[in-house]
Amino acid sequence: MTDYDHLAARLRDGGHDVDAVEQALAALEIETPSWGYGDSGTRFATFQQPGRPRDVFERLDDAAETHRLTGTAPAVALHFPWDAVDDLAALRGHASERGLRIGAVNPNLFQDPDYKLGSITHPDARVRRKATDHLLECLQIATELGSTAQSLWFADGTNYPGQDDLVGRRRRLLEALGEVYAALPGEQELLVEYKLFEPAFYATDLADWGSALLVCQKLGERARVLVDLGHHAQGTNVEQIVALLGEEDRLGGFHFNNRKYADDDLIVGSVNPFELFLIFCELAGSDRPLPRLTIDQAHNVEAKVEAMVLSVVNLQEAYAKALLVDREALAAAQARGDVLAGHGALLDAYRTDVRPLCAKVRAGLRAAEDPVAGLRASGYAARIAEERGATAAVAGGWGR
Ligand code: LRH
Ligand code: MN
Repeated sequence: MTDYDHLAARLRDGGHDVDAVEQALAALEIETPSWGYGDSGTRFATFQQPGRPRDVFERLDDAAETHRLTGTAPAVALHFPWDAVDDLAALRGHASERGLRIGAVNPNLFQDPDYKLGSITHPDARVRRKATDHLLECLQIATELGSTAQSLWFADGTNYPGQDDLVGRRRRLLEALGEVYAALPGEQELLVEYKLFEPAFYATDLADWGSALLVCQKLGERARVLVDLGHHAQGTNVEQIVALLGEEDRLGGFHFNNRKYADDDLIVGSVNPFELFLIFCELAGSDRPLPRLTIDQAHNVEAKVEAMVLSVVNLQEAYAKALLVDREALAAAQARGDVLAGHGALLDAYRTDVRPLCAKVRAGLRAAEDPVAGLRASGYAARIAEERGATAAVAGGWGR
């Protein structure tokens, strides 16, 4: 009897519909970020890695390798202008030839010098016009790439009290997003990402879930909130925010990563796997379809493709464990106020070694039973290092 046979037998004895769990796992779709394969660093340094992708086409090649090995990473989120090309049809073709589709489009309004004091919230109407025009351009880019989502994050904020009028900035933000929402093509949705701080260190214009939710409710039904796991104050109960936004039907998606201190953008599940499990418990316990599941990470010292592969595996395992929660036992314990029986129902699922189940599902998808081992055995890293040539240590900054 294989590890899988033992596990499946035990789960069936426990009343679990193993086939349903495997079907749900096989249907999981993760979006990996093009920028997660490229150079990234901190303000101190960016260490280029051998085999670094030199353009968006090679970033897609690395994403295809992640999907080949994991079976559940068929989409790639893009960032503009980091991923800008003259021929969008060629880019779309390059992706589909590799079994990929283009995921969310992320407009970049945080690097252009004109946006020092803000983009759509900037005091100067000309700067706001420029920023809004970039957002409108990204609607068109998404249409040409077959993308169905605009994923909006604004670095907009202030560093000192008195630097700008907080209410004035709010009105400017709503005015610009109102124009964008009015132009939103029917097949696209708007994802609004919030972040507590950085690069702004006094007031961020979209600082928390409530601020983002209010904006979405003002815009319309196709505007939902995006939860980046690294964008909260220490101690924030993220799974509770997920539950609340889901209940309001305003949970549009995630940027999965992990943090110990601030927006560390580490591998999802590498610091707090229990939190990730609890987030998936809220998703698996909801009767709504899964929202967009995107990874948003910066692999500053670790091998980038392997980091992405491990991230997808961690997400598969967190979802598998959440699908194994005995919902009847949990509800019964909660109804009778049996605190630790309720907690125990979650611990039972969390403590289940789901690796044999995930391996079997991946094999069924003609992916690797052990993707990380598969990547190392494939020689992919050495091959791209050979093909893509030399690297260098460059000053701070990232994304390309
Ligand atoms: C901001 C953020 C945002 C992206 C960027 C790469 O911290 O999470 O989602 O645009 O990282
Ligand atoms: Mn993010």
